[in-house]
Amino acid sequence: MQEAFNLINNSSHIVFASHVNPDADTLGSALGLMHAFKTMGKKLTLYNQGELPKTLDFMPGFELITDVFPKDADLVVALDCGDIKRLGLGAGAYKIVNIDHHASNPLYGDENIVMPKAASTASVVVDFLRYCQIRPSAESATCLYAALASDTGFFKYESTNEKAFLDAAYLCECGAKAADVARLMTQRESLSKIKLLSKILATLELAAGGKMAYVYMTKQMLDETGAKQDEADGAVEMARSIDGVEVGLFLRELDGGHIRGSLRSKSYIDVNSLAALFGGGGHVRAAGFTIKNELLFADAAKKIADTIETHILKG
Ligand SMILES: [Mn+2]
Repeated sequence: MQEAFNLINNSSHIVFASHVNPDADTLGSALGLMHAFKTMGKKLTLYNQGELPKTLDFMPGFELITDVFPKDADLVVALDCGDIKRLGLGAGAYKIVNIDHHASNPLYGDENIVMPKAASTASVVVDFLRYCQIRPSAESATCLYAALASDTGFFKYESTNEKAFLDAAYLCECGAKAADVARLMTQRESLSKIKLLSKILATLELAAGGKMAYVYMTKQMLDETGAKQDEADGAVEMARSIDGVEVGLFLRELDGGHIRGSLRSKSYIDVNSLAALFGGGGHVRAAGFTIKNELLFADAAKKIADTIETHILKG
Protein backbone atom coordinates (compact mmCIF):
# COMPACT_ATOMS: atom_id res chain seq x y z
CA MET A 1 0.00 0.00 0.00
CA GLN A 2 2.91 2.30 0.75
CA GLU A 3 4.22 2.01 -2.83
CA ALA A 4 0.76 2.72 -4.21
CA PHE A 5 0.44 5.78 -1.95
CA ASN A 6 3.92 6.93 -3.08
CA LEU A 7 2.86 6.69 -6.72
CA ILE A 8 -0.22 8.80 -5.96
CA ASN A 9 1.84 11.37 -4.03
CA ASN A 10 4.41 11.65 -6.82
CA SER A 11 1.96 12.02 -9.72
CA SER A 12 0.41 15.21 -11.06
CA HIS A 13 -2.54 13.99 -13.15
CA ILE A 14 -4.37 10.93 -11.81
CA VAL A 15 -7.02 9.06 -13.82
CA PHE A 16 -9.52 7.01 -11.80
CA ALA A 17 -10.63 4.32 -14.24
CA SER A 18 -13.71 2.07 -14.03
CA HIS A 19 -14.60 -0.87 -16.28
CA VAL A 20 -16.96 -0.85 -19.28
CA ASN A 21 -20.63 -1.60 -18.54
CA PRO A 22 -19.93 -0.13 -15.11
CA ASP A 23 -21.66 -1.31 -11.95
CA ALA A 24 -22.00 0.52 -8.64
CA ASP A 25 -18.79 -1.00 -7.23
CA THR A 26 -16.48 0.18 -10.00
CA LEU A 27 -18.02 3.68 -10.23
CA GLY A 28 -18.53 4.12 -6.47
CA SER A 29 -14.97 3.01 -5.71
CA ALA A 30 -13.53 5.35 -8.36
CA LEU A 31 -15.65 8.31 -7.21
CA GLY A 32 -15.09 7.54 -3.53
CA LEU A 33 -11.32 7.45 -3.96
CA MET A 34 -11.32 10.57 -6.13
CA HIS A 35 -13.23 12.57 -3.46
CA ALA A 36 -10.73 11.39 -0.84
CA PHE A 37 -7.76 12.76 -2.80
CA LYS A 38 -9.44 16.01 -3.89
CA THR A 39 -7.55 18.23 -1.48
CA MET A 40 -4.07 17.11 -2.58
CA GLY A 41 -3.85 19.79 -5.29
CA LYS A 42 -3.54 17.33 -8.17
CA LYS A 43 -5.36 17.11 -11.47
CA LEU A 44 -7.96 14.34 -11.18
CA THR A 45 -9.98 12.74 -13.98
CA LEU A 46 -12.76 10.18 -13.73
CA TYR A 47 -12.63 8.00 -16.81
CA ASN A 48 -15.12 5.48 -18.15
CA GLN A 49 -15.37 4.31 -21.71
CA GLY A 50 -18.95 3.96 -22.87
CA GLU A 51 -22.41 4.28 -21.44
CA LEU A 52 -23.16 4.98 -17.77
CA PRO A 53 -26.16 3.55 -15.89
CA LYS A 54 -28.55 6.40 -15.09
CA THR A 55 -29.56 4.62 -11.88
CA LEU A 56 -26.20 5.62 -10.37
CA ASP A 57 -26.50 9.33 -11.18
CA PHE A 58 -27.05 10.14 -7.48
CA MET A 59 -23.40 9.45 -6.67
CA PRO A 60 -21.65 12.76 -5.95
CA GLY A 61 -19.30 13.51 -8.87
CA PHE A 62 -21.16 11.30 -11.37
CA GLU A 63 -21.46 14.29 -13.75
CA LEU A 64 -17.64 14.60 -13.86
CA ILE A 65 -17.12 11.18 -15.49
CA THR A 66 -15.70 11.52 -19.00
CA ASP A 67 -15.01 9.11 -21.88
CA VAL A 68 -12.09 11.23 -23.11
CA PHE A 69 -8.78 9.80 -21.91
CA PRO A 70 -6.37 12.62 -20.94
CA LYS A 71 -3.05 12.57 -22.84
CA ASP A 72 -1.01 14.02 -19.95
CA ALA A 73 -2.05 11.44 -17.34
CA ASP A 74 0.92 10.10 -15.36
CA LEU A 75 -1.02 7.68 -13.15
CA VAL A 76 -4.06 5.45 -13.68
CA VAL A 77 -5.85 4.01 -10.65
CA ALA A 78 -7.97 1.08 -11.87
CA LEU A 79 -10.93 0.11 -9.68
CA ASP A 80 -12.81 -3.23 -9.61
CA CYS A 81 -11.40 -4.38 -12.94
CA GLY A 82 -10.03 -7.92 -13.32
CA ASP A 83 -9.04 -7.42 -16.95
CA ILE A 84 -7.08 -4.41 -18.15
CA LYS A 85 -8.80 -4.55 -21.58
CA ARG A 86 -12.12 -3.68 -19.90
CA LEU A 87 -10.73 -0.27 -18.90
CA GLY A 88 -10.33 0.97 -22.49
CA LEU A 89 -7.33 3.10 -21.53
CA GLY A 90 -5.83 5.55 -24.01
CA ALA A 91 -2.16 5.83 -24.90
CA GLY A 92 0.27 7.66 -22.64
CA ALA A 93 3.26 7.44 -20.29
CA TYR A 94 1.53 6.47 -17.06
CA LYS A 95 1.91 3.94 -14.26
CA ILE A 96 -1.02 1.83 -13.05
CA VAL A 97 -2.29 1.16 -9.54
CA ASN A 98 -4.68 -1.81 -9.65
CA ILE A 99 -7.26 -1.95 -6.82
CA ASP A 100 -9.65 -4.89 -6.98
CA HIS A 101 -11.25 -7.91 -5.30
CA HIS A 102 -11.59 -10.36 -8.23
CA ALA A 103 -9.65 -13.58 -7.55
CA SER A 104 -8.94 -13.83 -11.28
CA ASN A 105 -7.11 -10.47 -11.36
CA PRO A 106 -3.74 -11.06 -13.14
CA LEU A 107 -2.06 -8.17 -11.23
CA TYR A 108 -1.50 -6.00 -14.32
CA GLY A 109 -0.62 -2.88 -12.32
CA ASP A 110 2.77 -1.43 -11.38
CA GLU A 111 1.31 -1.67 -7.88
CA ASN A 112 -1.53 -4.07 -7.05
CA ILE A 113 -3.89 -3.99 -4.09
CA VAL A 114 -6.07 -7.03 -4.78
CA MET A 115 -8.02 -8.70 -1.96
CA PRO A 116 -10.08 -11.66 -3.18
CA LYS A 117 -11.84 -12.07 0.18
CA ALA A 118 -13.17 -8.49 0.20
CA ALA A 119 -16.93 -8.23 -0.43
CA SER A 120 -16.40 -5.27 -2.77
CA THR A 121 -13.63 -3.16 -4.23
CA ALA A 122 -15.00 -0.37 -2.04
CA SER A 123 -13.94 -2.45 0.99
CA VAL A 124 -10.39 -2.52 -0.39
CA VAL A 125 -10.56 1.27 -0.89
CA VAL A 126 -11.67 1.68 2.74
CA ASP A 127 -8.57 -0.26 3.88
CA PHE A 128 -6.33 1.76 1.59
CA LEU A 129 -7.70 5.10 2.85
CA ARG A 130 -7.26 3.95 6.46
CA TYR A 131 -3.65 3.09 5.60
CA CYS A 132 -3.19 6.57 4.08
CA GLN A 133 -4.81 8.06 7.20
CA ILE A 134 -7.47 9.76 5.10
CA ARG A 135 -10.99 9.85 6.54
CA PRO A 136 -13.64 9.73 3.76
CA SER A 137 -15.80 12.85 3.43
CA ALA A 138 -19.58 12.38 3.37
CA GLU A 139 -19.47 12.50 -0.45
CA SER A 140 -16.75 9.86 -0.59
CA ALA A 141 -18.51 7.68 2.00
CA THR A 142 -21.80 7.81 0.06
CA CYS A 143 -20.11 6.52 -3.11
CA LEU A 144 -18.22 3.79 -1.25
CA TYR A 145 -21.29 2.71 0.72
CA ALA A 146 -23.35 2.43 -2.49
CA ALA A 147 -20.58 0.31 -4.02
CA LEU A 148 -20.43 -2.02 -1.00
CA ALA A 149 -24.23 -2.31 -0.68
CA SER A 150 -24.57 -3.13 -4.37
CA ASP A 151 -21.85 -5.81 -4.51
CA THR A 152 -23.32 -7.58 -1.46
CA GLY A 153 -26.91 -7.35 -2.79
CA PHE A 154 -27.66 -5.04 0.14
CA PHE A 155 -25.94 -7.46 2.53
CA LYS A 156 -27.72 -10.59 1.30
CA TYR A 157 -25.12 -12.46 -0.80
CA GLU A 158 -22.61 -15.04 0.44
CA SER A 159 -19.89 -12.39 0.11
CA THR A 160 -21.50 -10.53 3.05
CA ASN A 161 -18.92 -11.07 5.78
CA GLU A 162 -18.24 -9.41 9.12
CA LYS A 163 -15.91 -6.89 7.50
CA ALA A 164 -18.65 -5.79 5.10
CA PHE A 165 -20.74 -4.70 8.11
CA LEU A 166 -17.77 -3.06 9.82
CA ASP A 167 -17.02 -1.09 6.63
CA ALA A 168 -20.70 -0.16 6.27
CA ALA A 169 -20.79 1.09 9.87
CA TYR A 170 -17.61 3.12 9.33
CA LEU A 171 -18.94 4.66 6.09
CA CYS A 172 -22.22 5.61 7.82
CA GLU A 173 -20.17 7.17 10.61
CA CYS A 174 -18.37 9.18 7.88
CA GLY A 175 -21.68 10.49 6.55
CA ALA A 176 -23.17 7.91 4.16
CA LYS A 177 -26.97 7.73 4.45
CA ALA A 178 -27.92 4.05 4.09
CA ALA A 179 -31.65 4.59 3.59
CA ASP A 180 -31.11 7.31 0.95
CA VAL A 181 -28.70 5.12 -1.01
CA ALA A 182 -31.11 2.15 -0.88
CA ARG A 183 -34.03 4.30 -2.03
CA LEU A 184 -32.08 5.92 -4.87
CA MET A 185 -30.66 2.60 -6.07
CA THR A 186 -33.77 0.43 -5.81
CA GLN A 187 -36.85 2.67 -5.85
CA ARG A 188 -36.47 4.41 -9.22
CA GLU A 189 -37.63 1.72 -11.65
CA SER A 190 -39.07 2.81 -14.99
CA LEU A 191 -42.82 2.41 -15.51
CA SER A 192 -42.13 0.40 -18.69
CA LYS A 193 -40.08 -2.11 -16.70
CA ILE A 194 -42.83 -2.72 -14.14
CA LYS A 195 -45.43 -3.06 -16.92
CA LEU A 196 -43.17 -5.55 -18.71
CA LEU A 197 -42.62 -7.58 -15.53
CA SER A 198 -46.38 -7.75 -14.94
CA LYS A 199 -46.82 -9.29 -18.42
CA ILE A 200 -43.96 -11.72 -17.82
CA LEU A 201 -45.31 -12.76 -14.41
CA ALA A 202 -48.74 -13.39 -15.96
CA THR A 203 -47.13 -16.34 -17.80
CA LEU A 204 -45.99 -18.01 -14.56
CA GLU A 205 -46.37 -21.80 -14.36
CA LEU A 206 -45.20 -24.30 -11.77
CA ALA A 207 -43.70 -27.66 -12.77
CA ALA A 208 -41.83 -30.63 -11.30
CA GLY A 209 -44.24 -30.88 -8.39
CA GLY A 210 -43.71 -27.23 -7.45
CA LYS A 211 -39.90 -27.39 -7.51
CA MET A 212 -39.67 -25.38 -10.71
CA ALA A 213 -41.28 -22.09 -11.74
CA TYR A 214 -41.05 -20.73 -15.24
CA VAL A 215 -41.97 -17.51 -17.00
CA TYR A 216 -41.44 -16.23 -20.52
CA MET A 217 -41.31 -13.01 -22.55
CA THR A 218 -42.36 -12.56 -26.18
CA LYS A 219 -41.10 -9.78 -28.44
CA GLN A 220 -44.66 -8.48 -28.49
CA MET A 221 -44.46 -7.75 -24.75
CA LEU A 222 -41.51 -5.44 -25.41
CA ASP A 223 -43.42 -3.67 -28.18
CA GLU A 224 -46.55 -3.25 -26.05
CA THR A 225 -44.74 -1.78 -23.05
CA GLY A 226 -41.93 0.10 -24.79
CA ALA A 227 -39.47 -1.56 -22.41
CA LYS A 228 -35.90 -2.48 -23.30
CA GLN A 229 -34.47 -6.03 -23.28
CA ASP A 230 -32.43 -5.48 -20.11
CA GLU A 231 -35.56 -4.39 -18.24
CA ALA A 232 -36.60 -8.05 -18.19
CA ASP A 233 -33.59 -8.80 -15.96
CA GLY A 234 -34.85 -9.94 -12.60
CA ALA A 235 -37.74 -12.04 -13.98
CA VAL A 236 -35.92 -15.32 -13.38
CA GLU A 237 -35.12 -14.36 -9.77
CA MET A 238 -38.79 -13.54 -9.18
CA ALA A 239 -39.77 -17.02 -10.42
CA ARG A 240 -37.17 -18.64 -8.17
CA SER A 241 -38.21 -16.59 -5.13
CA ILE A 242 -41.48 -18.53 -4.65
CA ASP A 243 -41.58 -20.63 -1.49
CA GLY A 244 -40.82 -24.28 -2.25
CA VAL A 245 -39.40 -23.53 -5.72
CA GLU A 246 -35.81 -24.64 -6.26
CA VAL A 247 -35.32 -23.76 -9.95
CA GLY A 248 -36.43 -20.61 -11.78
CA LEU A 249 -36.54 -20.62 -15.58
CA PHE A 250 -37.00 -17.55 -17.80
CA LEU A 251 -37.31 -17.87 -21.58
CA ARG A 252 -37.13 -14.85 -23.84
CA GLU A 253 -37.93 -14.66 -27.54
CA LEU A 254 -35.06 -13.05 -29.44
CA ASP A 255 -34.78 -11.74 -32.98
CA GLY A 256 -34.00 -14.24 -35.73
CA GLY A 257 -36.02 -17.07 -34.18
CA HIS A 258 -33.71 -17.59 -31.23
CA ILE A 259 -34.68 -18.27 -27.62
CA ARG A 260 -32.54 -17.29 -24.64
CA GLY A 261 -33.01 -19.29 -21.45
CA SER A 262 -31.91 -18.22 -17.96
CA LEU A 263 -31.83 -20.67 -15.05
CA ARG A 264 -31.38 -19.99 -11.33
CA SER A 265 -31.45 -22.38 -8.39
CA LYS A 266 -31.61 -21.85 -4.65
CA SER A 267 -29.61 -24.52 -2.89
CA TYR A 268 -29.25 -28.02 -4.33
CA ILE A 269 -29.94 -28.36 -8.08
CA ASP A 270 -27.02 -27.75 -10.46
CA VAL A 271 -28.48 -25.52 -13.20
CA ASN A 272 -25.19 -25.57 -15.09
CA SER A 273 -25.98 -29.18 -16.06
CA LEU A 274 -29.59 -28.22 -16.95
CA ALA A 275 -28.30 -25.47 -19.26
CA ALA A 276 -25.90 -28.00 -20.81
CA LEU A 277 -28.94 -29.94 -22.10
CA PHE A 278 -29.31 -27.06 -24.58
CA GLY A 279 -25.62 -26.44 -25.23
CA GLY A 280 -25.33 -23.69 -22.61
CA GLY A 281 -23.63 -23.37 -19.25
CA GLY A 282 -22.55 -21.06 -16.46
CA HIS A 283 -22.44 -21.68 -12.74
CA VAL A 284 -24.10 -24.12 -10.33
CA ARG A 285 -26.70 -21.52 -9.21
CA ALA A 286 -26.92 -19.37 -12.38
CA ALA A 287 -26.65 -20.54 -15.97
CA GLY A 288 -28.08 -19.87 -19.42
CA PHE A 289 -28.38 -21.08 -22.99
CA THR A 290 -29.41 -19.84 -26.43
CA ILE A 291 -31.09 -22.08 -29.00
CA LYS A 292 -32.34 -21.67 -32.55
CA ASN A 293 -36.09 -22.23 -32.61
CA GLU A 294 -38.14 -23.53 -35.56
CA LEU A 295 -41.49 -23.73 -33.70
CA LEU A 296 -44.01 -21.17 -32.52
CA PHE A 297 -42.43 -19.49 -29.49
CA ALA A 298 -45.10 -20.70 -27.04
CA ASP A 299 -44.73 -24.32 -28.25
CA ALA A 300 -40.95 -24.16 -28.04
CA ALA A 301 -41.10 -22.69 -24.53
CA LYS A 302 -43.37 -25.51 -23.39
CA LYS A 303 -41.02 -28.12 -24.88
CA ILE A 304 -37.96 -26.61 -23.16
CA ALA A 305 -39.76 -26.43 -19.82
CA ASP A 306 -40.93 -30.07 -20.20
CA THR A 307 -37.37 -31.27 -20.92
CA ILE A 308 -36.02 -29.48 -17.85
CA GLU A 309 -38.89 -30.78 -15.70
CA THR A 310 -38.17 -34.37 -16.78
CA HIS A 311 -34.52 -33.96 -15.76
CA ILE A 312 -35.42 -32.47 -12.38
CA LEU A 313 -37.88 -35.30 -11.68
CA LYS A 314 -35.24 -37.89 -12.63
CA GLY A 315 -33.18 -36.17 -9.92
MN1 LIG B 1 -16.94 -5.55 -7.37
